[in-house]
This record gives sequence, C-alpha cells and structure tokens, in this order.
Amino acid sequence: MPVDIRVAMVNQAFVPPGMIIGETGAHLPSLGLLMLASAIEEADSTMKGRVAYFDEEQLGFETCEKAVTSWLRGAETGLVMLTTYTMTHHRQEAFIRAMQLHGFLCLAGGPHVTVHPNESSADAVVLGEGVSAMRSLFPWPGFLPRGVPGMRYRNVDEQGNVSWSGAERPLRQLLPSMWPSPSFAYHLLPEGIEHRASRKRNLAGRAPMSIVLSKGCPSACHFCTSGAQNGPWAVGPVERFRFDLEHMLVHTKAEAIEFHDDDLFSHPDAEEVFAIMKSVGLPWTCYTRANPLQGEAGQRLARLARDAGCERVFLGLESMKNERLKGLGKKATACMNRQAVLNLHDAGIEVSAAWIIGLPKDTWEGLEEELEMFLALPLYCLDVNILNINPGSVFSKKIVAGRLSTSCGSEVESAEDLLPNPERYGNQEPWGQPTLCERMSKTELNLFAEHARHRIEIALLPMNTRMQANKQDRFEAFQHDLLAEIAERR
Ligand code: B12
Ligand code: SF4
Repeated sequence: MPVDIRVAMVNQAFVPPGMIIGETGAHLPSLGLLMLASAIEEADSTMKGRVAYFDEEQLGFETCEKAVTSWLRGAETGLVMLTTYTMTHHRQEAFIRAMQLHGFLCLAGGPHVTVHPNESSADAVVLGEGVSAMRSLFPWPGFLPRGVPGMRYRNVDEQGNVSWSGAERPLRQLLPSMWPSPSFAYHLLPEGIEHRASRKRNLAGRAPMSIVLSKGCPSACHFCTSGAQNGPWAVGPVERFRFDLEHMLVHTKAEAIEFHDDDLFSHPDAEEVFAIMKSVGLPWTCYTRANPLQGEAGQRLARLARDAGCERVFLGLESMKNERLKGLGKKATACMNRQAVLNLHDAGIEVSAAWIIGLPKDTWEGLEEELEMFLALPLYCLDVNILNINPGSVFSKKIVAGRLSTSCGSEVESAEDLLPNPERYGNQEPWGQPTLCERMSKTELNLFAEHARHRIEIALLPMNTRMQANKQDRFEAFQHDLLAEIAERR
C-alpha cells in the first residue's frame, strides 16, 4: 500500500539565460529547502525517509525529472518544493508545469514569488519564510489545507480562469532561534553532488558547504532585497551554530565553509563564532559590510577571523565615491570602504569586492576615474555589476511610483512591468531588465563593464608572465575594437 505523502525538494541548477547546466561558477546546496526539510521532519517524525532532496545539476534536467517522478509515484500524494529567483523564474515555471502533468502538487517559495506570487503556476506559493508553513502542513492532513501561514493559493475555475487567495504579505518574523533543529537537513544531501564556489569564493578548489546563522542585514541598501525578503536583521545563538556545524561535518564532506549571512562580522558573538571555526580547522569565506571593520576594533576582528581560518571576505563596496554610495543607500563612505579593505588585507585576508555601475548620473569618464580608485586597493578580485532592479527593492518601488525613470524611457505602471522581459528591455546585462543611467545606454554600460573587467583581470590577477602577455595582447585587441565601436556610435 503506498504511503500517504512523499516530498521532493528540488535544488534546480542555476542556469542564467544563454547558459547551460554546469556553466556557472557556483553550485551550492539549497539552505532554504534543507531548512524546510528539517522543519517537516521535526513536525512529524514519521516523515523521516519520506522527504528526498534532488540536485538538478548532479542529475541533469531529464534525469532529475524522472528521478523526482519515480520517487513521488510511490505515494498517494507527491509534493514538489522549489525555490524561485527572478532571473531564472522561467526555469522554475517549466519544472513546475512538467510536474503538474504527472498530477503532483507543487509549492514554490523564495525571493521571486515572495514579491510576485501571482506570477507562479504552482498550486500554492509561500511568501517570506517557509518554516511556519511546514509546521502547519505537517502532519499532512491528506489535502492542502487553507489558512497555512504565508501561503497563497492558486485557484482555477471550470473555465480555466485563475484567481489567487490567501496570504497577502510575506512572513518575516521567524527568528533564527526559532528555526528547526538542526537548522539544515544536511543528512538529506545525496552523495556525489559536486558543489563548487564561484571564483571570488573558491578556496583552492576545495569542496564548499554553506551555512547561515542570521536572517537579513543591518543595512537596507536601495538596490537590495534582503529586507523585503527577510525583514529585520536577527542573529542566531552561538550554540545553534555549533550544533548545525557539527551536523554538517558529520553528514557532508565539507572541505571549506561558506557563510551565507549578509554580514557575519556584525554578529554580536562573532568572536565566539570564530573560536568555533578555529577549533574545526577548515578554511572559510563569508560576506560582510565595511561597517564592523572600522578602527582598532575592526583590525582586531580581522586578525581573529584570519587566525580562525578565514581566507577571503566578500565586501559589497559598490562604490568608492561618496555621492554614489549615498545614491545606493549604503551606510558607508569611501573612507570606510578603504579602511575595511586595508584592515582585512593587513590581517592576511583576501578581499573580493563588488562595484555597481549604471547609476542615473554615471558617465564613462566618471566610471573610468572610479575604476582607478578601486584598482589602487589591494583586492583579490572585483565584480562589476550593472545596476539591476530587483523586485521589492527601494529602486523598484521608486520606478513604479514615477520617482525614477528607466533609461530606455519605457512606461512603467506596475511592478510587473519590471519583470525580466528581453523583448522590452534587451538581452544584455542585466538580462531582460531596464537600466537607470541617464547618460549611458544599456549597450554603453555593457561595453564599459567588459572594458573594466578586462582591466581588472590584468591588474588584479597574479599570473605568470606569459599568461600576462597573452592577456595583454587580447586586451589591446579588445580595446582597439571597443574604441572603434564607440567612435562609430558617436
Ligand atoms: C546562496 C545564495 C545564492 C546561491 C544559491 C544556492 C542555492 N542553491 O540556493 C548562488 C550563488 C547560486 C546564487 C545565485 C544567484 N543569486 Co543568490 N543568494 C544567495 C544568498 C546569499 C543566500 C541564500 C540562502 O542560503 N539563504 C538562507 C535560506 C535559509 O533562506 P532562503 O533560501 O531565503 O529560504 C527561506 C525562504 O525564502 C523560504 N523558501 C525558500 N524556498 C522555498 C520553497 C518553498 C516551497 C517554500 C514553501 C518556502 C521557501 O523558506 C526558507 C526558510 O524560511 C541570498 C541572500 C540571502 N541572505 O538570502 C542571495 C539571493 C537569494 N540571491 C540573489 C540573486 C540576485 C542571485 C543571482 C541572480 C545573482 C546573479 N546575478 O547571478 C543568482 C540567481 C540564482 C538562481 N538560481 O537563479 C537575490 C535574489 C533576488 C531575486 N529576487 O531573485 C538574493 C536575495 C540576494 C539579494 N539580496 O539580492 N545565490
Ligand atoms: S549591505 Fe549587502 S546585504 Fe546588506 S542591504 Fe546592503 S547590499 Fe543588501
């Protein structure tokens, strides 16, 4: 006799438009789905053995579909769970529709549907955190109940008309101290998945495993959706972290640890967290802001982190000019950014940084000047990102309210007008999304980004002389083409 329910947690491969599975730099476990799995097993211990995790990059698209299907067929109800992201929402949609053809129930959650729930084909979506929904759904009553916290239901009438009912607002209050225990069901990760960190976090090719011990961020930058997704910043107790880390080390073959907290160094017990990492002895990376890395306290924290195995830190500097930092809503100045980089560097920690270009007043000359400021810093690498409009960010709200305009002049009346649409906004970076720069077109921003990435590669990457020479040749050829193209356009 089949069991009443099985759950398939599907970690879809990250495949941006124009790429194929496996081409991106990063492939990491889905901490969100592992947390939901742990919440289910905690809410109903008979679910142990009935929740399985599938990794699309490991299995490939078709095999993944087949593996999920054959697993779920062994139960009366098959429940599929997926996390949604804006840039790859079309892929989540394709998978959901394929699963629905087999009669499985599909639930979606995560950053995209939290802001755009009605864009989904899933039977129900969860807005915000998903732990409360799992605690309400399990033990499974035999049907999808109404009134589940954060859940919004897709209703289709006999004529095929779709309407939505249920939660209107995301749930964002669940504190890390209220997460299930263990916070992440690492024990469900199938063997043989080859996780990898992107270049900026790669530690000599060691297999990374991720962990997080907080929700949200102390800042609220205008381009970022951390606040819209997670609500106010809150950190978890150190004891929970110790337990989660042990659980991870027992069940995975982690060779390096990636912290996914938005700002690890601001954790009030950061020193204790570092002491635990020192006892584990694995190298690690994390994200942080410039703010906790100021003055002598910042120097001390950086030294402690290095001593505890921290090899590289990702700092979202975003700009080295105060007026641009202000425009981005950063709570840091160029001077603070510089000090944070130097404190980390002096402690022996490599710094990966990010730079956002394409603000309304940006010009080619101004960006060129800023590039020099970045290149004067002792950075390990520097990501160049063209400002994109993430759903739920301050920028997206300003555009919808008419207080900011897109550079292409497209009329934006609702948040839906900002969803990725390559026909409307072009397929250059940011794919299918508008840019905001008044003085540089999307094409010009892409050209500048490419030019800057070449300069950064040459300036920052330590390489043997021959490679350097090859790169210099390629760069000169590229620069020649670029100048010709700009001259032609002018
Ligand atoms: C790790 C990470 C990645 C990893 C993803 C690894 C993976 N398999 O999950 C990698 C490096 C691949 C990645 C890539 C990208 N990322 Co990313 N990433 C993160 C990061 C730093 C941590 C995510 C995490 O682990 N959170 C902790 C877990 C516990 O929380 P969670 O995933 O949100 O899950 C909870 C809820 O969302 C919900 N939930 C989630 N899924 C589901 C499913 C169901 C069924 C239910 C009911 C509930 C539910 O319940 C969970 C528990 O409460 C976040 C920032 C952040 N702090 O969240 C950005 C973030 C998610 N990424 C973001 C972006 C923009 C990207 C990229 C587009 C970057 C790029 N330009 O390439 C790509 C796109 C990814 C894709 N698949 O399309 C944005 C998302 C914006 C958006 N609207 O899509 C975020 C929010 C960062 C930001 N503030 O801008 N990312
Ligand atoms: S500091 Fe980073 S994570 Fe925090 S709000 Fe700003 S961009 Fe988002």
